[in-house]
Amino acid sequence: MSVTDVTDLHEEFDGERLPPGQRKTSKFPVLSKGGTPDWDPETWEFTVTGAVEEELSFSWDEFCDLPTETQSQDFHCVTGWSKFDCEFTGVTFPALAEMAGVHDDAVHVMFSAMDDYTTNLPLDDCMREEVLFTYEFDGDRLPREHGGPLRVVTPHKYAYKGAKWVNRVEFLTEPERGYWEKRGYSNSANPWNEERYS
Ligand SMILES: Nc1nc2c(c(=O)[nH]1)N[C@H]1C(S)=C(S)[C@@H](COP(=O)(O)O)O[C@H]1N2
Ligand SMILES: [Mo]
Repeated sequence: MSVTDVTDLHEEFDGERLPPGQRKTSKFPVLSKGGTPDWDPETWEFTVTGAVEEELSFSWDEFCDLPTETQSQDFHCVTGWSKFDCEFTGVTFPALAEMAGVHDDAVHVMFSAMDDYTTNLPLDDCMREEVLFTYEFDGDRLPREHGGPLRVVTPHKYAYKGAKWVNRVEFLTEPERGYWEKRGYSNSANPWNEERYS
């Protein structure tokens, strides 16, 4: 299996691998606004909606049939810890966007999750190979407390931009704010500029 190493993406942001104010940990702490939601592989559904040519809907088996890639990524939490070399396998955001056919007037994206969490990003920040819908971590099923069955990872942003338990992606023609973005966390969340709060 080939692993694409994207742990050098800090160079694009003119920063060190460890962003300012972060400390490296080998643990993988869990941060959730509430409990871990239950899910049933028989009824689980993932949808792509909004400003697209064709709205998409996937069952768990259908999603697992999509082509995947495996990447080595760093993970930066806004509360101050970073975990290096996380191996995530999943479907890239651009691949999914290509399947749906994004309208020209789409500028923004809202991710929604099974625990009613939401988070938003400009479309440009999503159309990157390292934005993955991932269901495997370090060669195993993604642990449920870390977002299994399916979560988003955003190694170019603080990790609250990556929705755990993601079940919907909506393409928007105007920006909107998600759960933490409405509650004082930075809308832009660039770790190398320490964009933690708004
Ligand atoms: N659905 C959902 N996604 C979420 C959250 C959440 O509460 N619900 N918390 C976010 C925050 S604040 C962080 S730091 C990361 C933590 O991911 P981890 O628990 O795998 O470390 O998930 C993000 N995604
Ligand atoms: Mo967080």
